[in-house]
Parts: sequence; structure tokens; C-alpha cells
Amino acid sequence: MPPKKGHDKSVKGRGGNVSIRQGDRSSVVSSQFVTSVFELNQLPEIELPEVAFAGRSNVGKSSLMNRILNRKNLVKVSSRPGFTQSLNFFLVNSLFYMVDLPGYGFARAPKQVIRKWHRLVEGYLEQSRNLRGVVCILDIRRRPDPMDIDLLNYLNAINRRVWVVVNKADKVSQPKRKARRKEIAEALPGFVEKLWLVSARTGEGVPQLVNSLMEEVG
Ligand SMILES: Nc1nc2c(ncn2[C@@H]2O[C@H](COP(=O)(O)OP(=O)(O)OP(=O)(O)O)[C@@H](O)[C@H]2O)c(=O)[nH]1
Ligand SMILES: [Mg+2]
Repeated sequence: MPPKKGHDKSVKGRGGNVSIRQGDRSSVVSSQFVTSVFELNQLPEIELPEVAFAGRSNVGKSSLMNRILNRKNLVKVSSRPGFTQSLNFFLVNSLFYMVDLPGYGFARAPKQVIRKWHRLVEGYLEQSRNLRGVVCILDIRRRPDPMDIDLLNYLNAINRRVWVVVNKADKVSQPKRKARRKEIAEALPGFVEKLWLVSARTGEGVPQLVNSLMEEVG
């Protein structure tokens, strides 16, 4: 039977052929790890759009990416917080890249690691020609701290689109969520118009976020 939408095409990825449906722009049908970047001069020559994922260490960046990609552990979820020190590129639907950024705010990170983080991440965020926006992730149980606010102000100053995502919604009971959301919204800079409430664990709220990302890169 012929496929309903678009047509099937195979691409060679790590781990063999990946079946993708060309033209499907509303859901993730294929994903593959492409490269890790430790230095700015290693950034790949990319002609497709990119969306980056940023946030405090341990906030659930990698988990949320896995949930979006419908993969269990394509993006490594670290048992050691602050362990991700590279930019990790994942190709989605052969249409765009999702980029996992190293987390900030890990208290025990040595000074030179923090300096390197700034050089690498800021260099990437400022220089990437195809970056369509940054998913900034917060934890529903914590008030945004000065580092979260600095990141949002910085992205605004360099004219990057942001999706402010409040993760780990499953950790707070339904009746308490509204109050948590209000408290977080009040702590954010005035230009943040919308909060996306999600849970990487249960998948709640993720389809709405995916639709918005796909609209931006489609
Ligand atoms: N309950 C719950 N736990 C979550 C959720 N998202 C992530 N976690 C847990 O939070 C921990 C950190 O998740 P990661 O995805 O590794 O976080 P990260 O932001 O990528 O961390 P770094 O790579 O160190 O910056 C893991 O134990 C996850 O299982 C969620 O939505 N709900
Ligand atoms: Mg991670």
C-alpha cells in the first residue's frame, strides 16, 4: 500500500538505514546522532535549520530531547550532573538539527570549565547562521535563578528566538502547578510571553512544543 503522505526514502545513518517520510512536518519520524563539538573550529558546515536546547545542569535537556525524538537514550542522560561538555548535534527527519548544549550552573565545575563553556556556547549562539531559536529549560520546582535570567537576556540581546520550557511538571501535583507557573512567570524578563509546561518523563505538553518547533524550522 502506498504511504499516505509524502514518500518513503532511506538515508544512511549511524546504525543503518533510517526510514523517513519526506514531507511529514508535524511529527518526528527519524533521528540520528551526527557529531559532538568541543571547540568552535569543529562546528559542522550545516545548511539546515538548527534549534538548540539550553538550561541548568540536570534540568532535563537531554531527557526532553529524547522524548521529542521518541528515543530512549539517543541523547545521553548523564548520571553525573554537568558531565555534558560538548555541543551534540542530532539530525531530525532530515529536516533540521537539534543541538544539546552543555548545562550551566553546576556548582562544582572548575573555573576553567566554566570559561570554556562560555567561549563555546556563546560563540555558537552568536555565530550559527542557521540557528532558528533556543529552547530554554527550567525546572517547575525552582524559581529561575540569575543564570537563567542572564541567559534569556543574552539571547534577547543577540536577537535569538526563545521557547521557555518548564520541565518536570510531573513532580508537582495538578492543583499546585498554576501557582508554580505564576511564580516562575513573574521572575522572568518582560519579553517572555509564553511558558511551555512539559514533562520529559510522561510526555505531557511535548506535542504542542514539537508543533511549534516544526513550524519554525519547516
Ligand atoms: N521526574 C522527572 N525527572 C526528569 C524529567 N526530565 C529529566 N528528569 C531527570 O532529571 C535528571 C537529569 O536529566 P538530564 O536529561 O540528564 O538533564 P540535563 O539537563 O541534560 O543535564 P546535563 O547534561 O548534566 O546538563 C535525570 O535523572 C532525568 O531522569 C522529568 O520531566 N520528570
Ligand atoms: Mg544533558
